Amino acid sequence: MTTQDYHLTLRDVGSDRPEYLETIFSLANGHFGVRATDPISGNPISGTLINGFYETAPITYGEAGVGYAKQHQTIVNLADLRHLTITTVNGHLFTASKRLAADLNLTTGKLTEQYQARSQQGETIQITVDSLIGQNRDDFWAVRYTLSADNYAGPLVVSKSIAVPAAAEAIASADPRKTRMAGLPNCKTAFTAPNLQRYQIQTKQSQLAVTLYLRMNTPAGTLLNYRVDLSDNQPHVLDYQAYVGAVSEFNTIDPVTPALDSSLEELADDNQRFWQKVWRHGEVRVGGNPSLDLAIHYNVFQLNQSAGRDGRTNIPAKGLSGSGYEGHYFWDTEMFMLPYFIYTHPQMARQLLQYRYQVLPQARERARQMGVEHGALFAWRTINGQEASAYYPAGTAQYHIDADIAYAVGKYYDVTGDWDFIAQCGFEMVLETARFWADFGTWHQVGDLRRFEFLTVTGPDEYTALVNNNYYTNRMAKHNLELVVQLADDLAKHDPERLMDLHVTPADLAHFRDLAAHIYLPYSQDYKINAQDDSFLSKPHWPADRMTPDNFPLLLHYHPLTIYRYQVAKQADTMLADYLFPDDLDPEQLKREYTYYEGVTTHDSSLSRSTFSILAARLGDTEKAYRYFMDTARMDLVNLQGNTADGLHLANLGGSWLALVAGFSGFHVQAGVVHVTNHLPQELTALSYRLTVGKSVLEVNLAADVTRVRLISGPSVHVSVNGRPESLIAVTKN
Ligand code: IFM
Repeated sequence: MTTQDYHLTLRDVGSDRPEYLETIFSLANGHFGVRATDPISGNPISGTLINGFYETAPITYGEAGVGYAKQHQTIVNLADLRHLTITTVNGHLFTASKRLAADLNLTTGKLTEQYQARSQQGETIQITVDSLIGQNRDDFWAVRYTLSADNYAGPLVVSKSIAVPAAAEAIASADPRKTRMAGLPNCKTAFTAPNLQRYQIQTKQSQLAVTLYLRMNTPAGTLLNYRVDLSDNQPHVLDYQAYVGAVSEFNTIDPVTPALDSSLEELADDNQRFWQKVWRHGEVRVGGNPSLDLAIHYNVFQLNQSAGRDGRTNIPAKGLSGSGYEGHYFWDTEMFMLPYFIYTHPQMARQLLQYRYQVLPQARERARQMGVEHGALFAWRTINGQEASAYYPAGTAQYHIDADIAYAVGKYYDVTGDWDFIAQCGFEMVLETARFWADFGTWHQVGDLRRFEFLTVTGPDEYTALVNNNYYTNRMAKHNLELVVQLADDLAKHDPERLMDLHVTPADLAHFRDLAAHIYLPYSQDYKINAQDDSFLSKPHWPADRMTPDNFPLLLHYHPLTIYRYQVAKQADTMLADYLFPDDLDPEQLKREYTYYEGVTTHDSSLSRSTFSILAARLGDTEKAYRYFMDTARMDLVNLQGNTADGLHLANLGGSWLALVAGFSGFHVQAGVVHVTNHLPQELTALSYRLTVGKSVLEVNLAADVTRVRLISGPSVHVSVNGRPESLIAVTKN
């Protein structure tokens, strides 16, 4: 594999709407994100988003109930760092601008844009904006504006300050995917030197604080009223750097002014080192379709930009590219994005799981609020660990998040062998979630059978709510209960005291084992498929006359109760369980299930298509797998869901990596053996990628008649290629 430059430009994207482009060209580093807002006209409602910096407000219910989530948590839209105020010496203000070009270099993380700015009097100038967000130094952002004459070639006055967000009107929308408007924070600004501005922000309710600095780095430059003369017809360069401090408790102010004197070039070099490492560990290439190859690079790039890296933050559903879903973290991380990090950046995966460990106390408290005496229930959507879903049927009732987190812990351990994490944090999370299931479930005697069941739950499919025995939930809970027993066995050997500290007895483990063995998994004898839940298959199908495109997504056109009456799924549900547990069913049953559930799934959720792509590949229908994959890989770049302006669909970005790796190459690790199966669709001439299993770096190469796994570094690994037992060999370096 050779390193190659990947660039995303305006030609590669599906819309020229400014808010859409702001999302697509957003820069982030896990700590904060800067949307690519127009530097002249700006955008009053979005600029800078800091991961985990949120405001709270009471949730107002017409009819509240016990245990309902109490507080909204909304990521705060902060000062726009990109804004520049330019006037002619006669006081003519440049108020509008047009984006003529944009180029995002995925190998360096540098964004270069070209604008033509216009004053109200019709004078125009050209502005090139180069910007970078620090990756190794995650508190830095740097920008260079290069001003050139256009129809105006005279003196200009330029001012730049971290602008206090305008009191934008509340976002009143019937679209539940959009953000709410958080209350405006208290802001204090001071110019501590002519080229340095300090900006302190404190939220009023959540009591969080953050300090920003802006510095002009152009020699002898001043932030306010800096004179530039374009009459020499030469380009004029203005350099600035911003510092975005860590989120802290109220009233803590960063005591020292940060050094903000790196040049844009120094930051670019530093960033290049970061991105080289990302690509070295996780390069993925597809042959035969350059725009698809670019799309997958873009997706991986944005995944890396969005993930919190400090163990205190996670990945918002929209990353840091937009404030949709209020900056909340969902199961999206564990089930769709974490696999990429586990296999390519295990340290980052650990930090993401660490975040969940950090909010375990809130999860314990939530279980009690939900009337469950033991264990922990993680919030369906949250920033601070408390439940923030105001609509419990599609929120808190998605209890499966507990088993999703446990599954992710198990996967992380399987792939990395990081025992230290399991002993310190991972086991406790799996234990507390298992304890939750044990208390939450109900025994049901049916003839001679004793079934352990989970009632009144919502599975991944949000168009079907509050049902009994959702197959996915039950299957995942079973895994959770089996996993705790397996990990406890390991802990008993390595660290028995930890088991005692956590009050785990042999009787508890026997109980978990018994429950797991008796969990009921609904199956339809009529259709010979796993049933999504006890009632799904007996409901009427969604009416044919409501199938026209203007009825979708259903959630924007129908009351939830209307949708719940029908057999219609928003996203992969039972299918997701089938993907995760391939040994549960034979190919014939999988085929029947696929055909059935595909027929009732709208894919109104962006989390759906990647699973259908993976399973189509497993079934050998590579043409269908490719079609689903195309929608997945290019979802935001073609604005498929129509709402990329609110932010990227991060789970889908992770899903596109999964569709390539787990789908087209059937990659999975089972009992220490790496399995690869070639399901490459004929539209692609090649697929290659790198990932790490344990301490071994592997490279997988596929073409129509090639399936090869190479060991790049680290100890030997057992592999199975295309299911041939003879290929179960130790791979050696070549
Ligand atoms: O977590 C998802 C859910 O599965 C579907 N609705 C959107 C959420 C956030 O992406």
